[in-house]
Amino acid sequence: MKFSLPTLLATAALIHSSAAHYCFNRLIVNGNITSEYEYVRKNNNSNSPVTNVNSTDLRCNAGGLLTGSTTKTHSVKAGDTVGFALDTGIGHPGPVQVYMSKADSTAKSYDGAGEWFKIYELGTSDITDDGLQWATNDITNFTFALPQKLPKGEYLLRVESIALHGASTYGGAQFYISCAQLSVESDATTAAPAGDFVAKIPGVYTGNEPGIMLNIYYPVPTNYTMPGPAIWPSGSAAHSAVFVGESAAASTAASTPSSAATSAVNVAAVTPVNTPANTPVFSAPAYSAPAAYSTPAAYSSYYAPAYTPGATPAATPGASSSGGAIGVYGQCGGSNYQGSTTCVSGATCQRWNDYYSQCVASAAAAAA
Ligand SMILES: *[C@@H]1O[C@H](CO)[C@@H](O)[C@H](O)[C@H]1NC(C)=O
Ligand SMILES: *[C@@H]1O[C@H](CO)[C@@H](O)[C@H](O)[C@H]1NC(C)=O
Ligand SMILES: *[C@@H]1O[C@H](CO)[C@@H](O)[C@H](O)[C@H]1NC(C)=O
Ligand SMILES: *[C@@H]1O[C@H](CO)[C@@H](O)[C@H](O)[C@H]1NC(C)=O
Ligand SMILES: *[C@@H]1O[C@H](CO)[C@@H](O)[C@H](O)[C@H]1NC(C)=O
Ligand SMILES: [Cu+2]
Repeated sequence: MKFSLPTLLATAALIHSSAAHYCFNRLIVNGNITSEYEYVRKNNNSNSPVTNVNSTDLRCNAGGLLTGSTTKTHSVKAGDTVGFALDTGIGHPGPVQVYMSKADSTAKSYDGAGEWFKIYELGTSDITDDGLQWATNDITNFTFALPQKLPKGEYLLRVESIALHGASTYGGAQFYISCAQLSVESDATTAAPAGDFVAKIPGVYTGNEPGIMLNIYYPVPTNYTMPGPAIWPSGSAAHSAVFVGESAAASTAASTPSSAATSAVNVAAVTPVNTPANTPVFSAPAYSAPAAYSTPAAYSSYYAPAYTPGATPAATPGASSSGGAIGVYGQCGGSNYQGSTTCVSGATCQRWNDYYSQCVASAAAAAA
């Protein structure tokens, strides 16, 4: 399939006008959405994404290790339905995953230095000729069941959205993270997760994983591998999202890992769980890659570095051009930012907050 550059620009504009930076700011317990930052630790970076996989900020976002004592801990039972609500829809393409880590004493005082295990993932809903279609697209909430086998204790419940729009270069993936505090009642006598199911954070990712460093635009991907350990406990069914305020049947926008327990590779051949009788509540827009750049001018206004006649398109939004101008999606400002503040032609440096400004297509900046 061929897509024109204007289509791609329009898609990018849509993404960025519909949502700036989103934050998982509320915990959901058995359908009840709690207050903002009541059970979710506050960050101190105005929701700017974490990009360094080796930083302790990857645990609970910047500042998230400083706000445990002022955050409440919610009592739940193993098997309860929990989740997160966002301030705005998830505006970037990529998966959502949820990890847990047991506190040595209380969730309030826990710094997340122990072992983490993954209990939930929401990835692609489909893979088409247009590429990866995300079940996470524009959702404002999602819920899932805590494992029945969860041992009793206090935990951090960590959600991450991995935004992949600039992930074709190392460090380009953006992690939007929040941690909630839970006290879990449980009769489970199961052994705690161990071995390949657990990892430290940082440490869980190197940043080179096929699900973290990839070009989602071109060549058009045919599969997606969820990064991180397999979901605990093994044998967990493929995951789908259930949305607050929707019936479960109506909102089964499924993620379709071929088998969550053994492999998290989503292949195009997997039949999506959505059927006509089970209509998805949202449709993912296509993230399309141009087969070829229509004109040199169009190329250079969107991608950097400069256009080379006959070159294979290597869509790298956010890459810096040789002239020092920043490509679409690249950072162009914010405290501690040292780089160029000039965007490529056709893009505008959009200030999201004190910490983060980003080059976006000018139409999107006007709409933001
Ligand atoms: C729902 O959450 C709100 C905010 O945390 C709380 O005030 C309320 O009591 C909860 N309702 C139920 C039924 O748990
Ligand atoms: C924000 O949190 C980080 C740790 O994640 C800390 O180094 C920094 O000093 C904090 N900044 C402010 C303004 O509190
Ligand atoms: C993070 O650590 C990994 C593993 O040691 C290393 O390969 C990678 O280059 C590091 N990345 C950064 C941004 O420091
Ligand atoms: C998955 O995608 C990679 C990268 O595009 C490709 O090399 C590989 O052949 C694909 N695997 C399958 C099973 O389609
Ligand atoms: C939760 O998400 C569903 C599906 O997107 C949406 O219809 C519903 O309004 C959302 N509810 C809240 C409270 O955010
Ligand atoms: Cu963004």
